Amino acid sequence: MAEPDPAARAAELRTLLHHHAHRYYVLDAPEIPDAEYDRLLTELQALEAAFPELLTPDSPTQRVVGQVLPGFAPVRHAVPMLSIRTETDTTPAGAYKFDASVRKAAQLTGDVPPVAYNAELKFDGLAINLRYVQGVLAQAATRGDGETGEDVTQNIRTINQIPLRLQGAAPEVLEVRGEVYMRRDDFERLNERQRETGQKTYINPRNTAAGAVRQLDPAITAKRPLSFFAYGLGEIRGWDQPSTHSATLDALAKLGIPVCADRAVVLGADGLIDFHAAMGAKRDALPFDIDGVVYKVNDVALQERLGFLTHQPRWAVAHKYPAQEQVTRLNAIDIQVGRTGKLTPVAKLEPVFVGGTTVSNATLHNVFELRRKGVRVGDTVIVRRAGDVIPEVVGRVGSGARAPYVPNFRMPPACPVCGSTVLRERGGIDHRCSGGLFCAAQRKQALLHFAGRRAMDIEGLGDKLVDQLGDGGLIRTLPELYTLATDERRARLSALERMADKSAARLLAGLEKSKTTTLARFLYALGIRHVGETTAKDLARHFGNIHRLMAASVEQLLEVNDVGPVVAQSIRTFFEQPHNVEVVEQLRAAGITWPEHDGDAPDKGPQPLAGKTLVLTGTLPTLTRDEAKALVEAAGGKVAGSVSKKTSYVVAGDEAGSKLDKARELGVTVLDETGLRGLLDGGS
Ligand code: D41
Repeated sequence: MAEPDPAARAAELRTLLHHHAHRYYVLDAPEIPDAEYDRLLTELQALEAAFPELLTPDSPTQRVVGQVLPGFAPVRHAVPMLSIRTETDTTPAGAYKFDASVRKAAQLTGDVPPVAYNAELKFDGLAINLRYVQGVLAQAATRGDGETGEDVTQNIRTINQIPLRLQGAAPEVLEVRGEVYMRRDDFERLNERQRETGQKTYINPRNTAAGAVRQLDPAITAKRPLSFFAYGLGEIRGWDQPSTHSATLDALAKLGIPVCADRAVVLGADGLIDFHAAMGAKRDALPFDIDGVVYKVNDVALQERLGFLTHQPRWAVAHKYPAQEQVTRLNAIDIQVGRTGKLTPVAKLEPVFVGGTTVSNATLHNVFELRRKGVRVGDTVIVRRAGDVIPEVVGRVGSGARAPYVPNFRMPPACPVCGSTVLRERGGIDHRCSGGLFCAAQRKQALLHFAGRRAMDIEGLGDKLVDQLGDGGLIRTLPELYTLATDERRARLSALERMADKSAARLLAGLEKSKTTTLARFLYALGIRHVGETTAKDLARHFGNIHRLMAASVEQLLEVNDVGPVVAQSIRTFFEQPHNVEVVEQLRAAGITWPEHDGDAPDKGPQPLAGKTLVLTGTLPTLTRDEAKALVEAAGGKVAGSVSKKTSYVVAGDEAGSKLDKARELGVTVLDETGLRGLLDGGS
């Protein structure tokens, strides 16, 4: 192929960049990942450097990013908000380079001790300046071009984590700089809600947070769950800044400002590298996205000695991690069948390295979302993988050329696994296979669910074994699991080539042990739609034995605590299927037992928490989550997963997150572990 004409390529890049900048900054609807935009911009900058005659006044490279939008009043920053140099070399070399440049600039050569750095996380959100005057939040502004930002005070005031008044002594002026971001769980919940109501889903927490802060209507911002972490200072008057950055962050935390606990003072390049590696390993487990770590010279006096380049301090650098979004080709769309029969369109991708692993499958959620995103086989798409969230296709790249006609994706009328009819509830979003346990896909998932820790807790029955048992034709129904122990099957089980004798023995022991269980676990294990652990416990408590439950009418089911029409109908439908009744009988015949009673109000001991709903969040000093839950339930209370007006108490431990904020927002009583123990002992 001939070298492309530089002038033509520059013009093309300018057009592309203008288009994407508008999508990003004005419409809040980017079509390409940020990294892709940066690549295009870098390419144009390189072209303009090589051929200065190609530089035009309207080139996107000449624009200061983050222009003030009409609608927000401009705010001139008292102290400019600098940017931070980014080290894109994600290997340890990036840290060595930074340390070497600091030592050189400070003339620390030869036999001097290593430099002390504060290493912190690089939150992926929107930079904000909070101005506190006499301890009161007076103004909040975006960074803008660093000199002038936008006044977003009203919006920032809706963020519960940001104190409207500082705790303790109030300095005359204290500007706190930090990042507004959205937690991953909050983002997932928001998107789940959008999906359920058939609305447009958001691309990633960062864009959603940035978009929310720049909403012209604060009421909309208030509905978005935003969080904040401080990382620096702006103007200060009448406040003695501590002599190190780490102590400054501690001091901000004491004033009631959220500061992230994942930070450390480390020595020299080796310390930086260790921190980079440790946080890289922890990245997926963090409740929020980070795109790197930040190293800062800890000593403020040394920072001042090092000073600034034009817009960036010489004493700080951002050291990146692999991007969590990438572009790749959509090769095909498969259908996956889940435990409840839900059909999920799954993107088969050209393998791509994203968020630290190679991804070749990603969820497209459902057919409506797929259509809204307009993705088709052959498109170049954006994949996102963050934390332990399943990788997903968030959209397609560009609006440009594509095959003139590609038939739209359709859900198949028959289950691709078992051939049963595929149904969709009227007005519903999900397509489902109607095959139930006749469907091999649902069977495998059902087996895994049945064996799960919170269900029958069968040790030794994991993913691989279920696949082997299923594919080997050894197991077709749940009860057949237990006949594995009979002589003939036992022989076949050991004969399974890939299965070592040891794992066969472990499975058989696990099966035996699982036979003594509780009615609640058994009900949950059956995998009845809408019957989660809590409902299973309510049902077990209410009916006491399985026969009364199986015979219960919808009306009788509705008498159970928290069982509504959808759940009641689902239970009724389940037990109306003769094969489900048969499964229950066969499992009992296989020897599964549990204590039974005659329904509600058996001797349960004192029930000080009867009728109360509690939410647990964070880590308690002595109780695990499961232990706390068991104690609450034994006292007649319920444990819910999210805070609402109906919540009686929130029990908060260390690192409690958005649930605690929500409790405060709704005025729900918050207790610590001691408070919980008081309640359990009958106090109120
Ligand atoms: O977490 C971050 N995104 C972060 C951003 C951080 N942890 N530290 C930062 N430090 C600075 C300096 C060194 C200039 C005080 C920053 C940023 N700046 C920054 N973020 C966006 C523009 C500048």
